[in-house]
Amino acid sequence: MECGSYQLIKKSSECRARRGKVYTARGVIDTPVFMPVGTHGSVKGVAAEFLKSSGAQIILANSYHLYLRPGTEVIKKAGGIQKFNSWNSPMLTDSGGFQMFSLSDIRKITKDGAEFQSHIDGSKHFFSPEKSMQVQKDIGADIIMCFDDCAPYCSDYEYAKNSMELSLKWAKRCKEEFYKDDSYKTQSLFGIIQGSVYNDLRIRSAREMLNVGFTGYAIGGLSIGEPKKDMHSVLKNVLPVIPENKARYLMGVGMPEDLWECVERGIDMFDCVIPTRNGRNGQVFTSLGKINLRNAEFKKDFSSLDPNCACPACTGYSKAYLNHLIRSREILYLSLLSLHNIYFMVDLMLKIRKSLKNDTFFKSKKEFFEKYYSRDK
Ligand code: PRF
Ligand code: ZN
Repeated sequence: MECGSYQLIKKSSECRARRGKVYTARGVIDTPVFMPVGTHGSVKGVAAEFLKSSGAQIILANSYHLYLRPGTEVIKKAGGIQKFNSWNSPMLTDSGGFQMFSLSDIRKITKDGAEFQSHIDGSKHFFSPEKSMQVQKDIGADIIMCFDDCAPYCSDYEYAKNSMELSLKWAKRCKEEFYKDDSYKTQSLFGIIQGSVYNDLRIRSAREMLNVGFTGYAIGGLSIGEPKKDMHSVLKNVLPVIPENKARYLMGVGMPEDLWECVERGIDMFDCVIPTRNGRNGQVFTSLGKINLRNAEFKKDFSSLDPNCACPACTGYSKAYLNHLIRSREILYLSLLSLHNIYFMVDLMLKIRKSLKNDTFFKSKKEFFEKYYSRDK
């Protein structure tokens, strides 16, 4: 199997959801899949062995961060990111563009690339499509992403059109650069569809990206503040354009409810910082809904976080103890709650895949939400 290729296993008879497999040099991924985010190569607060025990199949890292620190020389010398961080399983790197635009101070975008100042020490750097490919080859993740330009939400049509066209030109250069050596034997390159909330731009972007030809396709530029109905409308229009035998990855999404909604519309891969970021704020996902464990109501609640969860936080400790750790700023809670939230997301995707196996997607979705929103009633 070509690295990054998608094998369709079963389509839902009820909606566009599908079950499949993505093949990589370091293992096969069952989809739909959720990828925990390890910006610096490390999923915040979670050691690789715990991450493994959660059932996570693939994690994401950012080239922008790794390029700035520790630098690609170090990672190359370590034998690639998966050796460096001891994860040894499939990984994906984002191309740098999106993070650069949201994190670095000064930036100048030209048709050649983007100039930026490090958010760490203010040093000046330049990322081009070629540079991003070189960096991502050096990092060595299984799946790497095209260097793209993500138009901010509320961009007008002209801005979104120029940004989409720039992303398309950059994607062609990425492909050219990527296939210059043997990297394609162990890595695969995904294209990124842009076009903001404008469906005609989205469809053009998808068609032209397909013409260039990539192993898989991501939908970028969503979940950046637009109403949910706009995101759903883009997915409804764009996903049918992508051939069935290609993986579709929705970047930076999302919340548990988004995972159901977007799988229903045909998405196979997700990534999001939510489980770890929320965990660090005491926000926890449970089968009975979202709770903030810092709240006083949990001070004397000696039940476990989620009786259905097999994670170390749920099997080892009570809500009262975790509440105490948060209030005492004992750093153990950072790790336990992040890990729990990752277990929750991984488990949710397992539920979704099972529902597809049994062709009971809508029944399972309804059951999930009845419980998940039961607290709010
Ligand atoms: N492009 C890239 N990475 C991303 C995005 C994008 O548009 C998003 C938007 N949700 C998250 N991460 N390269
Ligand atoms: Zn748990």
